[in-house]
Amino acid sequence: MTKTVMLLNGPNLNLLGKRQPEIYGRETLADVEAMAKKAAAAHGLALRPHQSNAEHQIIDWIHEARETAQAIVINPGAFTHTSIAILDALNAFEGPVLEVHISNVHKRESFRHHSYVSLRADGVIAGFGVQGYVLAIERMATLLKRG
Ligand code: CA2
Repeated sequence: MTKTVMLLNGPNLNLLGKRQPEIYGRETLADVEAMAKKAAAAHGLALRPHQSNAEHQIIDWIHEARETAQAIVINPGAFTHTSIAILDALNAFEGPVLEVHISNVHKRESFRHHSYVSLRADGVIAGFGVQGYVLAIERMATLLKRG
């Protein structure tokens, strides 16, 4: 059976490539999703991408992943630093979870240094630009082969 990775992007990441290219790069969200799909396909994985600006929608997709996906790659955007509810949803998901940040959050404001999601994530990538999504998919392929 083909394993599915759910790719979740949180608030404002729909603006990728449209504003602040000095922080987030020039690629659009559609470009990122296409890159991640290609990386997944190269490892025989399916990728199901979603983006929302709403916390409840992200939580609902994590619940859906419990039945329909084997792994989650998530950039929770600013919810990273605020959302115990997303942490709780991820704690109810059994497969591997990788957290991605396009920017190096540790080089930025101190409020970005803490991540609730990192309490659950099996790995964290930050500061690799949008290439971080591809690296996360590659790591996920390794984790899914092991499991
Ligand atoms: O570096 C990351 O990927 C972040 O998760 C991005 C979040 C930020 O709140 C986190 O601290 C770090 C913000 C996403 C905003 O995305 C935009 C993209 C283009 C233009 C404007 C915003």
